[in-house]
This record gives sequence, C-alpha cells and structure tokens, in this order.
Amino acid sequence: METIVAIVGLWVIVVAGVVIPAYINYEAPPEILFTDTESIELTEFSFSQTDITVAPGTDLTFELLNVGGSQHNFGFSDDNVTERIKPGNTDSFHAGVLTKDRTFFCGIPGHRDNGMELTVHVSGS
Ligand SMILES: [Cu+2]
Repeated sequence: METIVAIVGLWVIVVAGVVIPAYINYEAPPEILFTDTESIELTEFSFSQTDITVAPGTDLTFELLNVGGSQHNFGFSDDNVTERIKPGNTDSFHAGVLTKDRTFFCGIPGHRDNGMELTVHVSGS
C-alpha cells in the first residue's frame, strides 16, 4: 500500500512538474488579423521593394519574379527559404503571421551583401 501511495505521489509530482510549466509557458500562435501579398522582382543585386510596413497580425505572402540573369532565392533563414529561382521564373514565399520586424534576403552567397535584402516593419513593434 505504501508503495502504491509513493508511486501515485511521485506520478502527481512529475505530471505537475511537466504539465503546469508547459501550460504557463504556452503561447497561442499569432492570430491572423489581415492578409497581404507583396510582389517582388529579384535581380542582380536588388529587390524591387526594400521596406514594407504591415499591421501587426498580418499573414504575409510574397510573389516572386526573377527578372535578372542569375538564379536567386528568397527567405529569412537557411531553413526558411525558397528553392533557387531561375531567370524568368516565379515562386512564392509564405512568411506567415508577422508580429515583429523581420528581414528577408537572397541566401545565395554574396547576394545579400550586395543589396538583396528587404525589411518588413510591423507597425507599432
Ligand atoms: Cu540572389
């Protein structure tokens, strides 16, 4: 009997230690309040827009057209980037719901440093 009480007691402590902090730290995903689609032309070495301002909670998608002579891509990190877009081709990039400023760039080595960068400003952030 004492063993069962001890096991149940231990289980309650473990569950409380895991579940309660997870509940307290839970952050709901940002709510979509607006949607926006921005068209961007990519070339050597620039984007057709470099500063965009959106309202907090904007679900933002980019429509991309490579008007240059080299391949380019578009994203905000190594894991969040389009495939390489060939000259004359299009792609789209879903940036998600933005709640704070975020910088997007071409991830092909050297391109960002030469100017392929765009900042989305979230108004009020
Ligand atoms: Cu590029």
